[in-house]
Amino acid sequence: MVDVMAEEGQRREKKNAGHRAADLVEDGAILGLGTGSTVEYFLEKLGTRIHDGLEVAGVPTSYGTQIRARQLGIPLTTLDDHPCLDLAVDGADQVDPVMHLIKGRGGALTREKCVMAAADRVLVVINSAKLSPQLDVEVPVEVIPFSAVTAARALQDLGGDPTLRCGIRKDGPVVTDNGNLILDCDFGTITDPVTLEASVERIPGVVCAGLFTGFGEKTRVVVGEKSGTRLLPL
Ligand code: A5P
Repeated sequence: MVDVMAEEGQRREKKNAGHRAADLVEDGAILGLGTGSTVEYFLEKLGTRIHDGLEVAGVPTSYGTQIRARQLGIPLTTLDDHPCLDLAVDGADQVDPVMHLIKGRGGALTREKCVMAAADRVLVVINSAKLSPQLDVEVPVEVIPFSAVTAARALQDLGGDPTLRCGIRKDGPVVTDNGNLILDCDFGTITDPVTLEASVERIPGVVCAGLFTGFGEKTRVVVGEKSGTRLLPL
């Protein structure tokens, strides 16, 4: 049964995190614009600040974010025009104490990883339940359709249990903004995320693993709470 109170609490935390991140954006910044419901709150507040005079431009990580940013009057650019970004703001599905992330529930993981790699600094916006002592939620893996079956076998060989992601309002598999498929892979508790990310991304046909272990040093996490936010590391 859906716990309405819990859902409302989670929404409030996401809103607090997204709005705080928008408050931290500096005038003139070239931004990476992540994807997801927490980023949606970030975009909303960023749009208000732009309306009030803030000058920024952003590289969207998905068609969804591109459409929403346009609706909100957020100027857009591309990685071709701005290969170095000042700040990427994005959500996550889980965050461990050293800022390793699992990302990709919204299917935008590949562009999200490209944008994070291009950014000087990263702000991850999450609700408090996503902080975890270890990573243990499913890892999305984007694969080219040609290799989906062989990549699934290789993920099993790495100890994973992959499932082809299928649509809710569409029959058949979800197709990403890049024309690929997603295997959601359960690895149980991940003891060595760095090695696992590298091993998954070595599988032929894998485009991107939803494990993000390389950005910890430039990452700060905005944790939304019921009545405010916390910035990590402190
Ligand atoms: C998009 O592909 C994802 O990486 C999201 O950023 C992540 O799933 C967090 O989404 P929510 O903010 O909607 O929970």
